[in-house]
Amino acid sequence: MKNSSEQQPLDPSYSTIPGKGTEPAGVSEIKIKDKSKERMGEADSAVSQEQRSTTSDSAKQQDRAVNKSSGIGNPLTTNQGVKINDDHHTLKAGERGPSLLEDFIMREKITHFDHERIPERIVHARGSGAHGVFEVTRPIPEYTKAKFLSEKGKKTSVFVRFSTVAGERGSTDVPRDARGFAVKFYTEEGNYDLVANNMAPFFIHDAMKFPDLVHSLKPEPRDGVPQATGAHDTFWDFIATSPETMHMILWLMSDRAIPRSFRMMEGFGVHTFRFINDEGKSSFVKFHLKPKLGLHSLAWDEAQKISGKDSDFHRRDLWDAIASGNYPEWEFGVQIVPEEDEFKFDFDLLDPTKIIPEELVPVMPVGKITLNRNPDNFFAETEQVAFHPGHVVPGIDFTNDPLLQGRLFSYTDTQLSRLGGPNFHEIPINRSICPVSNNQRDGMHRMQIDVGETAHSPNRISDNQPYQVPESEGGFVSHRERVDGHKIRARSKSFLDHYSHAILFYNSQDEVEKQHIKDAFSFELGKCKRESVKVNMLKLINQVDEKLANYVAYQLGLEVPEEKPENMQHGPDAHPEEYDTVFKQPEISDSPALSILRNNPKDSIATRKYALLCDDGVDGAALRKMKQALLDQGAMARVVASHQGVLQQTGEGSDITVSADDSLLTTSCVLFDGIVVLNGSGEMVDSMESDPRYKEFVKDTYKHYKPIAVHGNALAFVMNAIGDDLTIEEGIVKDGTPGEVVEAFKQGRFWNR
Ligand code: HDE
Repeated sequence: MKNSSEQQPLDPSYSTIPGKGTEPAGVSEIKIKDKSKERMGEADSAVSQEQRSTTSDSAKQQDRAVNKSSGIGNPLTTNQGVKINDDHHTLKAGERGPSLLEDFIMREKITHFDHERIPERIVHARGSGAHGVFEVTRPIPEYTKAKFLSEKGKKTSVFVRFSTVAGERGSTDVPRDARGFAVKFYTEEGNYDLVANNMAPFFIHDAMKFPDLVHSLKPEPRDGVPQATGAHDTFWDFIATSPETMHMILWLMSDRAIPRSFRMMEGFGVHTFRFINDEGKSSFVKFHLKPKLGLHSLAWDEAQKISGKDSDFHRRDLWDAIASGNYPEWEFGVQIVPEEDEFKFDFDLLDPTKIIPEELVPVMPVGKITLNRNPDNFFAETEQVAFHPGHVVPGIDFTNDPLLQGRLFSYTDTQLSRLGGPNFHEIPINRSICPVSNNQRDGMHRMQIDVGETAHSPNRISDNQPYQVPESEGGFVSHRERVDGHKIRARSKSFLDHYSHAILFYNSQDEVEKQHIKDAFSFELGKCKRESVKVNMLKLINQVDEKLANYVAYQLGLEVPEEKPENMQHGPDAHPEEYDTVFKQPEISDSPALSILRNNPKDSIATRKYALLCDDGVDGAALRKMKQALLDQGAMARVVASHQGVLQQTGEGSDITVSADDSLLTTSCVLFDGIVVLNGSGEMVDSMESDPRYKEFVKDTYKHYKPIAVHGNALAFVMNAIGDDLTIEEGIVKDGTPGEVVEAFKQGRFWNR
């Protein structure tokens, strides 16, 4: 090895990293075709509709190839294909003269530029996506006739978009927030979208309240602050007057709201859906995605600092992992409830603020999702992808969950303004891999050239084509659920228990996690200005746990009020008893599956990122050995020093160059999972001690509960930086062998410090 940085699997810069994940599939295929056919439409003939509808993990990749163009080897042209001689200078009347209106080249370029942005998503605006594949591990034809779930080993292309909810498109990746986890399955029977979140319950019962929830969460109307956070008056005012939100609020105050990586969080379909099998039998189903790397979170102080140091933290992490071949994986699982058991539980399956505890109905793994390809173009794919819970295939159907029912309206509606018209299904990332034909016509940006004489049905002119499909041949038929009732604006009484699942969630956390929830409430409410908002929240928190309420009250300098929370969830003519909260204890007292720390795997450091902290004078041989040990475990390791580039070294083998990948200016300890402080010359330690940035690097790593390995004469500096207490042991590895360091790093965080 000539240079330690040559071993580095990742380049921190955002440029393309050589690796399997970045292989621009399709570009090479396009290159060998006639160049004149590269433009969209003409290239279509190269990949026939039949070829595109093959169901394999590459089906969507073939489909996308039709639209790809790298521009490499092509002449520069206008959008009309006219070759351009100079696109650096506007056409002018003389070198110092006025610009000429006739300059169609300049006008076209600027006009296109003027319209490059589209409206951002009203929620989930900030997102990152990747392509991948779903593979069935346990077929479930007994529950669903959906073909993509029918055979062991069957593969289906997917596109996944992760997102935050509240922030605008350019906001930080790491606010305290729920995360979207939307999966588009390009199945042979059409697209199926699982538009999930990383939290299992939702805030509200009824879609009608979603605009209120989101208005309260977004920056306040007068001043447009704060960005990407609920830590302000309007949000907590809404929550305090809506007790149904308490279960979700507990999740939001937990560490699930600050995931370490998209790759380390769960996904939940939230609503209860239906599976329908070949005999037409329905079962209820909840969807789960469980990350192979386990669940991991950040510390709150760390998350806030990351927002400043690298607000693309999650986007970069996902990209780098895929680019370096560390493909993230999730187990796709289902909880099945037979239709006969609909009323077996103490809560209503249609209530989206409740979960089915895994201890009552275990999650059955049915497949796995692997993300193995970064998008070729952020706008074309991640920005233009349009998900919709109503994109289902035969075998999957809806329930009457009133939140889900409202979502079924909202998602198409929002795309009309976001993507500019009704033809967004033709955008390559949204296009299904099976043929689409119907009598829908025209509209903005129509790509398909509909040939033939008819666009109506029934018709004799075209022999009634396209034809309706019998259920037995795959035509979608809605589940024949019997429905009978009065027209009424009301809430089901079975939804009025607002606290039992919040209590279950809180009681299932370990002590460290409970402390984080206490601190999160204290932070969020501490940011509110109005005392009335905080007092109302204390009343609500008190319904979940008295000690929690007392702790938060103390932090806010308030008392927990005696009165019960307000109930404002009804119209003026409702009888209050129709909305009275029902107080219940949870059906089970403990659900370990709800805790992160009680499920934290401690068996690997693969894909985690470590800093090797040193400076000129470092023991080069020790550095190389440690770095190699970390790389051998699949981790990422970067040398951090006071400057980038070649470092002077001491010790054996100093003719082999050692370089710093990052300087203390270009990185921060919050971007790493742990650090190794290396042995070196006396001068090296002196220079580290005299530079406060080194001290802060070590101190914050310690403060954020992350492991620190320290060697040789750097020990005194490290112990001094973390508190001048040489007895501190928790997560500090002193003069450990590379093997011992790796073992300590496997622990992840040392939350008990
Ligand atoms: Fe969404 N939601 N939502 N939502 N949602 C959108 O659709 C909406 C809800 C979720 O990466 C929007 O295309 C309503 C629950 C994700 O593109 C919009 C209600 C869950 C994403 C919309 C909900 C979600 C969205 C904005 C209450 C978890 C991002 C842009 C009835 C299961 C998808 C868009 C992506 C996006 C409406 C509630 C998840 C406005 C009305 C519950 C992951 O249509």
